[in-house]
Amino acid sequence: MNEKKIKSAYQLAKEEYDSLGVDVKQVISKLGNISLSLHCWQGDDVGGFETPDSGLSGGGIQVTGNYPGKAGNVSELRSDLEKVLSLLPGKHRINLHAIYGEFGNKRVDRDEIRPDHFQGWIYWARANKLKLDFNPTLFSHPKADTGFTLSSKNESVRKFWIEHVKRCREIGEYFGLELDSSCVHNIWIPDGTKDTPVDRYGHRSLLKESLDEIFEYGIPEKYLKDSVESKLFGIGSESFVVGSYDFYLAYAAKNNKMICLDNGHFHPTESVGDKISSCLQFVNEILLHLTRGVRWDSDHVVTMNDEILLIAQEVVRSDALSRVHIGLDFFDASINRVGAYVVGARAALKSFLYALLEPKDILLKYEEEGRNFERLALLEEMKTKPFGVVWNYYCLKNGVIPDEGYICEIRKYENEVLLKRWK
Ligand code: RNT
Ligand code: ZN
Repeated sequence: MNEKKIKSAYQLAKEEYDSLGVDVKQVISKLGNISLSLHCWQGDDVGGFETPDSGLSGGGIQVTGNYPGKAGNVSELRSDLEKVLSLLPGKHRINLHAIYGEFGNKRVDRDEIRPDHFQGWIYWARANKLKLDFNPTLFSHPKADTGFTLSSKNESVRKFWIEHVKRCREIGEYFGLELDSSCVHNIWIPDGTKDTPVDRYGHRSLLKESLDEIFEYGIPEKYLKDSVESKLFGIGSESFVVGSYDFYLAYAAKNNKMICLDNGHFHPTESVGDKISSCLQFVNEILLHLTRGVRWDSDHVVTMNDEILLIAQEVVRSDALSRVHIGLDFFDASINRVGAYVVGARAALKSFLYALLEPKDILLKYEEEGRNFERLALLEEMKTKPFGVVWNYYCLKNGVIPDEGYICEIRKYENEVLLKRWK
């Protein structure tokens, strides 16, 4: 749709929402304040740059597909991320894993990484007006091969990983300081077993001990915010996951940490949307890992499905946008990776726009008066309101290609850049 058409359609859409008491201008300004934390690992299939041939291994997560064009080094990844960001309205953040440092040609082990290995990312972030988030990497490493890291009964292995996470928090603190924005530092560990263990208690108590030691070093919240991410099962940890939801929710609530809710990490009929208003009664802030679970996989590209919509609605309905950090977490190597990012990130933003356009006052009134048919009917009618027109207008306002126009743009990037990488 061209600019003129979008603008005139927008006027009509605005009137329609106005008549339901929705202030579209205010919605657009609220949407503009939402920053997604864009995970760097979709760009190279969670490989990282520790060695020229490093790749994802172990850790209970898996990337499938071999679509050409994957980023093979840090500058390719940055160029891909710049392309992605040029197709997203709004200002966003980049979420790095520890294996994405610039280590030169040396082998720098996980317990040796330092802030200067990430200095290049800080320069790049500054040049692109971006903020950075961070994650320790406790997988794709020989010391994670037994399936235990922070909860390992091998004391030297456990100490190794504690040292790694401590260093990662210092790197995150440095990001926060240098970029003037608190870095979200999220701990996810792959620990667990394929078959039924007999000592769940022992491993969970070791994990608690490790976390306590890691968090002993206090970092001001203006530089770093810690979160812990739970999981239900992974490949090779089908029967037991040390860092379960109960474990981490209790840990976060008790120790004033954030809980990270990855919507691929729960039973299929559980809904993360429903958890938000509970967690927020007991933890100050939440980190989301938006994803799409499909059967055994928890990491498909985000789409605007009911699950993501409910999450967005619950954040907005709880008036908690300032308490919820919105990270993305998916990796698909079977399609154009830049395209995967853009589809997933735009779907997440659209879901928040949809939620913001809800006629909250009328719905709440219906609900409190027990007029539940009216509530159901209006919620249903909202699905066919011209929300896509508001989205297009928002893109236009941000100088970003509206609707499906970005498909051609990504195809062009594929031909001009990505396919030339294929050796
Ligand atoms: C794995 C977790 C975790 C990872 C990243 C790469 O199941 O979701 O967040 O995806 O750390
Ligand atoms: Zn996750």
